Amino acid sequence: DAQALAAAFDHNPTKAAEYGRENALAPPEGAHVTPTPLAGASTLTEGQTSPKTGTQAAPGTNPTVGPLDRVRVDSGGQFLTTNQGVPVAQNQDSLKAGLRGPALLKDFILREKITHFDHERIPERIVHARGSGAHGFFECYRSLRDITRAAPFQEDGKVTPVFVRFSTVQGERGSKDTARDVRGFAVKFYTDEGNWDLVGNNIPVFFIQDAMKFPDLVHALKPEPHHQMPQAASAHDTFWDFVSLMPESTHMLLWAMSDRAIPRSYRMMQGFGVHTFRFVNEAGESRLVKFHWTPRLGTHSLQWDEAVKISGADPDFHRRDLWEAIEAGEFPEYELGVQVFTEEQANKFSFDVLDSTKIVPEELVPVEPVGRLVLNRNPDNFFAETEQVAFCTAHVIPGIDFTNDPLLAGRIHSYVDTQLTRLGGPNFHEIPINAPVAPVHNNQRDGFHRQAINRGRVAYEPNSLAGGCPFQAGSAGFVSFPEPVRGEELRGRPEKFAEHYNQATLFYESQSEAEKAHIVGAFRFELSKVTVPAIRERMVANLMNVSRELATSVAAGLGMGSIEASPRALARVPRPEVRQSAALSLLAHPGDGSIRTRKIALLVCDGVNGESLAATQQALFEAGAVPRLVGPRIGPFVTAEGETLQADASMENEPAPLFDALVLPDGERAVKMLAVDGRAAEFVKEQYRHCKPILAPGASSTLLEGAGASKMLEDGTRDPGIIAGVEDDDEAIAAFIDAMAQHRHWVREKDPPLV
Ligand code: HDE
Repeated sequence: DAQALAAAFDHNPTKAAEYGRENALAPPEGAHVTPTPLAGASTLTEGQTSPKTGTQAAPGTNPTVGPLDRVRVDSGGQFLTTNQGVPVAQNQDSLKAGLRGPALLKDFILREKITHFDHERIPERIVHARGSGAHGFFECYRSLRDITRAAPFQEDGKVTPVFVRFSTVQGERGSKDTARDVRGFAVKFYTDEGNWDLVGNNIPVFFIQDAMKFPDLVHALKPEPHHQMPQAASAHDTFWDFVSLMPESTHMLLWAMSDRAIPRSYRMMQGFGVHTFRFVNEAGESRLVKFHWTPRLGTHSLQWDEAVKISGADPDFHRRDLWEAIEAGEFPEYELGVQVFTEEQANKFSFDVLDSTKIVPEELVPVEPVGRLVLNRNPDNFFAETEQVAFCTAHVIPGIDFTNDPLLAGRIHSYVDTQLTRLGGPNFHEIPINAPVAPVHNNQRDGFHRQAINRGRVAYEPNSLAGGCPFQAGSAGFVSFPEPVRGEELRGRPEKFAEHYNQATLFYESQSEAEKAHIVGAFRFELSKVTVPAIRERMVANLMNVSRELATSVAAGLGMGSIEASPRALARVPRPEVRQSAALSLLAHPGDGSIRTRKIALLVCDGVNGESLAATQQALFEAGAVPRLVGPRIGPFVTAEGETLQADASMENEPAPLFDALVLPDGERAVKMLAVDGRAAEFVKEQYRHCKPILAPGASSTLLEGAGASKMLEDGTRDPGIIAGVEDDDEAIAAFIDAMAQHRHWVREKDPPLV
């Protein structure tokens, strides 16, 4: 045991290990203790339950529920008290000397209440201020022991609890969800060997290559400092001024101007670790790795006009969507994939894997699926969990290590540092949502808001008074990968970092026609908000190096003449290995083909054909979708058959952009009434314009015509997203569900729009 071991090394049992390379890598026997699990402290594996939770993760339950229970508060059936637990007799009036007399200073109840209120706010995150979180678990498909000793990957089917936070980057805490922006995808794994945070984004590359430029980037992106506008938008001078002067941003800009930046849902976007990380196995061998999350529901996006309108109709669109799906038991699920490769392979690539503005194309290294992430529980309290969760790229565990990506290096510093201000001191790791499931033992002490009550008089190492405890874990602990390092101190970048356009071109050329058109539209919109012509011109000149077609289309949309390509940093451009990569298009990830959780508006009013409505509603329910009856107002309506039905939404309180698809009502009288309601025409128009499926049974096709929504495409073929004039109800509904499974029907889209 520890005491006996300490006695055997009566001075300093760990000291010897500090000398010599060999000892540093593998401390000699006896210089460390292999931790023997305490009674009941088993690891969280498929066969074993967590000591903290006593439960196994399974959909619908959550392994982090247990440890947090000690701090959960439920006030049902309780007296109101002060923070000192004193019951409060009356909570309406302050204490006064006479009913019209002065309030008394000794009113400790009022003072405590107001003082606490005065300090309720903490600083928001400098970036990623707006976010939404959820609990869940990660399940490893099979053991990856041969390539990493990271705890979550040790056994087939191993389950690790997680907390995930999705976010936008540029807006403030109360800003809209559907801004054109990168989305954060941060995962905290509460592993047996400590917390591992994979703090990623929904875009696999970044704007800059070196952490030195991050404050500049963020200052340029955020609302301009003199008047604090615009909120949650990159469409302004300072952002485009900066990125147009930083050609390394170009690849990321292509992604940010694509539909990736306006996802339909957090549940329908990918996530990426961005940097190249390391896997390290038990034998100390390392391979390089890139992390990918891919949603089970497929990758789907909004249309820009739709995103703009949603931000007015429901600024909480993504937050609500995530919350409601989890409450409904429709647990969001993502598959984790890894690209694993060696340094030797990486050295041959035409780009540098330490450059975060580059991807590793899947054609060079395929993505292997290794596990799934399931989000199965909403937080109980937004502030305590989602706001106080502190992610950090420095939170790695044995088996995961860094590479020399210079962007990553800055992040390893930044995330802990920022919490010191945001969460008010060095003990934020003790806040329940941040506390690891693995036990914490060290000699760090005190500081603001310390929770742990460390026992004994020893808070130093080496010691003999505590038997040398806590011991170094030696090779059982985190051992940094001993990458040989040699070089001169200098400020600079490797040669390959200077190639800025090849992968931007690869991205553009890998998009579908509709996606390309959206990229052109986004550049046009953003640059049209730039007031300084020289900035616009510089940006288009950079785009000339990506694609002439893209650049000239953007220029045309801005009323600009021809532009020369900007000079390249490299005289000889390396030949890219891959010129097209299917995986880069959103269409590559259609999901499981179901319409689960899609929101569908069923327009209703008096005189609606109840039978057809009920059949449609039933079929949509059965397909797992969310049909809502939307009326001219909420409340009861009488069907053509004389039955009463209840509309739970109105065209005013839930306008068209909030729905994925539309069902128009059959029934002569209903159609007549809606035909003279401008809101119904607008509803149809917007659904049509946003390329959504529309089911128009029986008489309702006149509503389509009234809104200028044609069943036919310009080339004379039928619009596959409009189901109208189909006699057989079942056939029509089946066709509608099919059309919805394809999400949006971009073939309908025209620029400028037809309606
Ligand atoms: Fe972050 N980033 N970042 N970032 N980042 C923060 O940490 C930073 C970068 C990302 O839901 C901050 O706790 C630097 C890349 C996410 O709480 C801060 C650099 C990627 C989140 C910070 C980067 C990210 C953050 C602000 C360049 C994708 C939200 C509050 C060197 C791989 C996490 C906080 C959450 C948050 C610094 C670049 C993702 C200031 C210095 C690249 C998802 O520490």
